[in-house]
Amino acid sequence: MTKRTVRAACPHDCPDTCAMEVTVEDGRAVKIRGADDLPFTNGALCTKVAHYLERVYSPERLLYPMKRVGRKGEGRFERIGWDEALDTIAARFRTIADEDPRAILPYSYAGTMGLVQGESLDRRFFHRLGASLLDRTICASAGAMGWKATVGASVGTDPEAVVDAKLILIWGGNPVVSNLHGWRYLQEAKRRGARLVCIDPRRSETAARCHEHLAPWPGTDGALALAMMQVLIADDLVDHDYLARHAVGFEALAERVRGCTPEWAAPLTGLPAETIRALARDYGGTRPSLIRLNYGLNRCAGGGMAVRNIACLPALTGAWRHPAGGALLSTSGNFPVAGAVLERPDLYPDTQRFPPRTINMSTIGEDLLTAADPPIRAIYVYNSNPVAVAPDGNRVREGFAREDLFCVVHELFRTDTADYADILLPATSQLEHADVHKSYGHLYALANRPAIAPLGEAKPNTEVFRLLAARLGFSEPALFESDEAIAAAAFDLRDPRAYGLDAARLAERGWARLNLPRPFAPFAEGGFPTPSGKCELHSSLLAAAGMDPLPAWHPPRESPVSNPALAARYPLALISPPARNFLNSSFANLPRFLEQEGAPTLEIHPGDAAARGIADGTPLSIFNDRGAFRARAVVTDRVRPGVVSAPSIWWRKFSGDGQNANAVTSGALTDMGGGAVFYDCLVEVKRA
Ligand SMILES: Nc1nc2c(c(=O)[nH]1)N[C@H]1C(S)=C(S)[C@@H](COP(=O)(O)OP(=O)(O)OC[C@H]3O[C@@H](n4cnc5c(=O)[nH]c(N)nc54)[C@H](O)[C@@H]3O)O[C@H]1N2
Ligand SMILES: Nc1nc2c(c(=O)[nH]1)N[C@H]1C(S)=C(S)[C@@H](COP(=O)(O)OP(=O)(O)OC[C@H]3O[C@@H](n4cnc5c(=O)[nH]c(N)nc54)[C@H](O)[C@@H]3O)O[C@H]1N2
Ligand SMILES: [Mo]
Repeated sequence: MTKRTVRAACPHDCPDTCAMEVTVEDGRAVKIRGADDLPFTNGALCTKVAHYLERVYSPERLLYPMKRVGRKGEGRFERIGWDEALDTIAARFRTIADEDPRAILPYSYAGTMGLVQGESLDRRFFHRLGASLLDRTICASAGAMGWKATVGASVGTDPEAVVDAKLILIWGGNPVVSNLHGWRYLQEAKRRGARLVCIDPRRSETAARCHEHLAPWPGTDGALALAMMQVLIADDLVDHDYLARHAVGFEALAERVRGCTPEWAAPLTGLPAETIRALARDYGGTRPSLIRLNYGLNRCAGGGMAVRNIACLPALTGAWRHPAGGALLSTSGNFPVAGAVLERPDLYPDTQRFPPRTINMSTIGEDLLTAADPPIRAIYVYNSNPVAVAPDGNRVREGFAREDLFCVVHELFRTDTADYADILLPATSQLEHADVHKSYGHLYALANRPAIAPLGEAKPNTEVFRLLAARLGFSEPALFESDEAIAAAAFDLRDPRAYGLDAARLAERGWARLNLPRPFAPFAEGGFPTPSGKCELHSSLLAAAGMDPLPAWHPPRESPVSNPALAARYPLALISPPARNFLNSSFANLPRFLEQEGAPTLEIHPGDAAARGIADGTPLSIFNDRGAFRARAVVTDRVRPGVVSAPSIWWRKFSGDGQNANAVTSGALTDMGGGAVFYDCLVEVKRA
């Protein structure tokens, strides 16, 4: 018997990016555990990935290429060989590309976060083909832009340094569920005496463990932050020295927020003015103070500006001075990823004849149905499950149901999207391919070594693009590079932060911390990566884009305050945050996790339930003009009156009615970054 241990990295879309150890016996993975030596992972995996081998060896894994034999969406397929699959795709792509390659659209998101399997050869191949470009907006683009406009890049407080904070605002995130390893450090701060305040319309698993919970109406965080600024300035709780040296636009900001009193924000947010004032004074009077934001608050029409407003707060109080203070949305901007080397946008062939065309992934239903010049004739889906996860789901399904659309899906499982494929290709899991990872929740880079051979005839994303490139007669060497070569070039090793990230060292040890000081207080002495080098309370980026350069109030599109006529018909605000046992729609097809989640549920406040004759367990229909889905009522004061919450993301085919929360979510976009507005969604609820 041969037995060995392989270093791996968790590929999933989660801030924690864990280091893993896989035990392999006679070519079969028999055990997986969190690595002890990477401090952030600390020997533990989450409830999902601890059972990763059930995913890898699931009897539901796709093991062979298949072609569709039933109607679109029916999910009837017949096994074919790789040659037939690749020849079919290449022939269709060639025919379409001869007329206009932009009629071909790649569609991917974060099924794997690996730089090799997620954003390298795929991009090179579609660039070379001249396909439409995809704007990957579905998760974080609004918040990322609001943050960038203020702070300059996705850089913030070192998540390991937070243990010394004395006040922590957990804002729009539920780390107990979606950032478990980060939560360990927040808990340690609590043990050392920090006060934790959670700002979330729902009393989440995290809110329940904090000292205080504030439940604003969804999409109103921007107003709350403006009112906090008003109090900080009116009460002179600002750090004038820090502002003078390291910020621009303080005078204009002070003028802008003069009228944004807690009394102004109270009816917008649904929070008492005194609560807002007390929060601001507490924040202005405690050092060090930390704000841990997450993307939950950027999924509303004003999501970009909300993040921007919050990002101004630590500059006002000078909280950035201390390593444990400041704010953190994402750490990803610390990693010197060699984007142009990985993606090779220069391979795009003919910008004269076919000026690049960009499609926003958050409007994919509308795009498939109405895009012109040219219409989308082929879509290639990998690392994503749009038929379950994209907003305005009925339009999405209608788009994928087009009989004239040539659809390729590369997947590990027969997802809701796979059911619409003409050609369905089997993908490898993380244990079967090589990769290299950055993180958006800590400061370590990780390597992933293949632990086992591909199951069945499964192939990694990269391998399929190499094979397709050859069939299309492309000859650029960049289209045929090995995974190991791509991994070795993933980070820009000339950047001082990349010291220690060379591929050999990474592979040997499995991980390396970025070459950043410890303690790491990124903006203690200013040095913001903005055009001015300062924290931009007045944003040059937004000014250049013709947008309001100052913090402002961008209300939700769908709320009783902003749209009373709509609210008269659909009075309840629906949010659909991550279910604990699912990872977006990943894991949501495997027996263990389906059993733990039970069935689709809708949390509703006792008052709202009583008014509709709803009891615990009542089967419900949740509906608006866009569609309807069913769920069982959970009557609970975890949600505030007027708000309902549907833990997500269920596969349509396992939800009981062929629908999920995205049947009702809106295809509108955020104020910045073209993001999706999943949590900006009015509905009504009745007994089914
Ligand atoms: N178990 C698990 N972990 C995950 C995921 C998963 O699906 N399951 N998803 C991963 C992904 S893709 C991401 S992007 C990350 C981060 O994912 P996030 O979307 O940040 O998810 P959460 O951290 O769960 O935070 C969402 C929280 O925001 C709250 N919320 C909703 N609307 C508002 C609002 O308007 N204002 C405020 N203040 N709060 C609001 C919700 O009630 C919820 O508790 O998590 C990742 N981790
Ligand atoms: N209603 C509602 N909708 C939401 C959200 C919400 O909170 N509420 N959250 C949104 C957010 S934050 C996000 S990030 C998106 C997530 O959207 P997606 O990134 O689409 O995430 P998943 O649903 O996990 O789908 C990823 C798919 O990739 C596949 N995959 C994994 N590894 C590989 C690989 O190596 N190769 C190939 N070819 N495939 C692979 C997996 O099997 C899985 O089916 O959903 C969004 N949708
Ligand atoms: Mo996400």
